[in-house]
Amino acid sequence: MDFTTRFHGQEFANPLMNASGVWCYDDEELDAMGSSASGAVVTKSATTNFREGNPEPRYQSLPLGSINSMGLPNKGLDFYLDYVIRQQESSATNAQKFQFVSIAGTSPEEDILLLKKIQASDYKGFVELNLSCPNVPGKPQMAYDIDATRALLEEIFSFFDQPLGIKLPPFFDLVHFDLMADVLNDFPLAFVNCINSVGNGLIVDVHTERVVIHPKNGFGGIGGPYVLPTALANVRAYAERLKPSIRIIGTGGVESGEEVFLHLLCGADMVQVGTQLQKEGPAVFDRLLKELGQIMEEKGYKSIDEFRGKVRNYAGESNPRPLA
Ligand code: RRO
Repeated sequence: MDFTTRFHGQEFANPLMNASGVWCYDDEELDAMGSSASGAVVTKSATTNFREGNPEPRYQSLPLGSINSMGLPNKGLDFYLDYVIRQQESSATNAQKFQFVSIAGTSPEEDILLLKKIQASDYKGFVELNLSCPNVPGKPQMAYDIDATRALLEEIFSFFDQPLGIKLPPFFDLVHFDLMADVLNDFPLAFVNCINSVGNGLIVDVHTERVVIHPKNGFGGIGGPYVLPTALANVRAYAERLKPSIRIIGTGGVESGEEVFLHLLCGADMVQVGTQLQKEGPAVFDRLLKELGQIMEEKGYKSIDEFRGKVRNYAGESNPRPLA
């Protein structure tokens, strides 16, 4: 089965990646992702300096997904740049996988400083700018402010010339998709990644009558099967609205090969896995590829490009985007 995925001139063995935040915090986790069957790897969203993150417990696995309020724990941008540059310069067969560095300043000013640091470094690859972390107390999810997002992108593209994508929070109103796509289409963005966790959900244990995580009185980002319809809607909404040069990474609700297939069918170029990777570890990618291959075989597809973006409306018509 041919899972080969082209993404802005880069070729990956398959479209699967970790979602930033899961299995990408330190050397050990990143090495494990490097050895996994994933097509690519993204690093934990980085700030300028090391951050401890929020108090524990800050992650809870749930029957239908997960809730987290990690609070951006990370080892600082230098650590992740050094790691990825080392991998890219190595002769390892998996060197090609390390093409995505995620950053998440806690202010627009910090985002700019982080991007200036990347620009001045030897890193060559994609940058995923996280504008949607829901868990830093007192800090809003930047991308919900559409005017502020435009202003930030204007400043970024006045100096930054490496391939940049942004990680978006979920939107729920078609007018919001229109407004955000109008902003995004005005910039030479390489990709959008949708969605981040559904921010500020609340899980309460009926027996103890307590919330299940400590930070923010229990409010946290929801991931996993709970969010699949929202994730697919966001992927599809941007596939219908973005210019073809802005590619799409689909994230949210992948448990099996079926959800990978659905993300691709709705228009995702690559597909990230968060909650299920946390549950199962990096071996999840072998299973997902096997299951995706089985679905493709049953349907008679030999490559992903044969069905990518071709979801049908109720009348049976499809409106795919041009391929990468
Ligand atoms: O670290 C986190 O709490 C976190 C981040 Br930065 C994010 O973007 N999404 C999320 O669910 N958790």
